[in-house]
Amino acid sequence: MEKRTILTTSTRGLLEESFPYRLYQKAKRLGTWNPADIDFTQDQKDWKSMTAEQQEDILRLISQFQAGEEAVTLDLLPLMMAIAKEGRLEEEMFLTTFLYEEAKHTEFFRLVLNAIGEKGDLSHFHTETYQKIFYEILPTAMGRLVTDQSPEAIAEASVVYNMFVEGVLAETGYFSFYAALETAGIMPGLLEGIGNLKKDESRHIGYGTFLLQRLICEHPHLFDFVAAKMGELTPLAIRLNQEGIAGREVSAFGGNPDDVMNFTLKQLSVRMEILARARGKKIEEIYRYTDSELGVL
Ligand code: MN3
Ligand code: FE
Repeated sequence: MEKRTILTTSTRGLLEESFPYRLYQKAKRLGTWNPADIDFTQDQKDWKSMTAEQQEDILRLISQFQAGEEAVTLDLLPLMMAIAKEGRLEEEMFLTTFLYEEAKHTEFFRLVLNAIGEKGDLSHFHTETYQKIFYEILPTAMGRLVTDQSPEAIAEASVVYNMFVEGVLAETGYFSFYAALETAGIMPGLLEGIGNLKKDESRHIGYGTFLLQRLICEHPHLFDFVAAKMGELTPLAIRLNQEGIAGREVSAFGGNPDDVMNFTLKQLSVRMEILARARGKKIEEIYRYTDSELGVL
């Protein structure tokens, strides 16, 4: 066992101006919404008035989110452990809010399903590509951290979890929810929750971006590694979209499926553009990032 170093009673104290500590403060203010307080009365009525195809499209999205939130809740812990082991106190303090929020997201989608009276097995919505990502790639990358806390392993975990699952797939999912429900003016409870989720996720993705930039700054060779990982994951995001569209030219809500695909492709390139900014930066500059520089809402 290494000798313990206590930070908060040392002259270092807490890095109150650092990005992760500021993110922690923001999470305490904004991450406190309660899924159980959301009123789904109108959603119940709207659900009954939707066509079978519309219900199917929304149910696919909800079931993929529900399982996704459950997966990220279950899989985050090894990252927290790796960060704690390195004594990165401010980052761990933020991560306590991160895990709590994922638990609330898991609760939220189950409340939506309960409200619309959906009690059946929804796993048929978990297509081959979906299963590859959420049943295999994500738990493997996160679980690896239990025994391997190398910078490469942490970078891989963060690429899969923060950049790909949160930064590309979840962001695309919000886009699809808004495109369907906001335009149709239905399911206000579901949309209220999605609005909260989106803000929570912006902090999670912001942290992941900070973490990867910090790692790239400390170990410059990791930039190519991260870019290659994103490249490997890209076809999966495209296939997942195609499976949802299932060859249709219009969605059940009249939207153009190409808009969703274009949104995904844009997210994939935006994530890498932001990470590329770490190259040539000093570590102090990365700790000084403002919320808006890392896309935190
Ligand atoms: Mn979430
Ligand atoms: Fe998240």
